[in-house]
Amino acid sequence: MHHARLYAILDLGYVSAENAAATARLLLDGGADILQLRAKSHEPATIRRVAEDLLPLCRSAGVPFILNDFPDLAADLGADGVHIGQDDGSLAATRKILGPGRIIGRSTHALAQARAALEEGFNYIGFGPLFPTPTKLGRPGIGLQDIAEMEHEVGMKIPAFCIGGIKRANLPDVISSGARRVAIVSDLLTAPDVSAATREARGILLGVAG
Ligand code: TZP
Ligand code: MG
Repeated sequence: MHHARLYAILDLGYVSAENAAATARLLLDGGADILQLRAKSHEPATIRRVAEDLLPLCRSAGVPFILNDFPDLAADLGADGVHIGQDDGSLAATRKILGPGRIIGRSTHALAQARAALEEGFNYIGFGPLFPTPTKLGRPGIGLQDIAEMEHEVGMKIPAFCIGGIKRANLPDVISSGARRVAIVSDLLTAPDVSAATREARGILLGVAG
């Protein structure tokens, strides 16, 4: 977790439940350092079934498996952690459900929220959306101008993943703005070769050729 650079999010808006495990294999094979299952409009039973498929794949790869929302399900499954939004309650309430030793991350959309999440004790943050993105409709892009300050104040203490509209094509700009870690959804999931796209993104982050 502490050395993670590329956080891959498997969003069931882009990949069917049936293809989730095969896609997760490709993301892991490409070098994703963390994997999250994000399912915003699926039945709890489906989310559970997919999560049960992904967890052992992540375990074999030595990659933390994080569930977006649903702390009760995350605890029940033995997921490595859960990711919650600004409106999903306090760290303390989620920690009570998950227990100690699990990873709890928070979405943040501004520098002040990033500082607050660090202060509250979250294990990591997401910071964005940097750019408007169809994956999270209705949120303006916050731009690149606060990344360096956020990294300096927050990212030096807990992992901070920039997110939102990040693609291999704009990743160099995001990195030049100060980002060290990113979370990517659609650019990986819609790539013709998911594994190669993941490897390429990781290569750009690490400053090595694909
Ligand atoms: N939180 C902020 S932006 C976002 C989330 C979950 C979606 C990012 O998706 P993409 O496809 O990488 O822009
Ligand atoms: Mg949420």
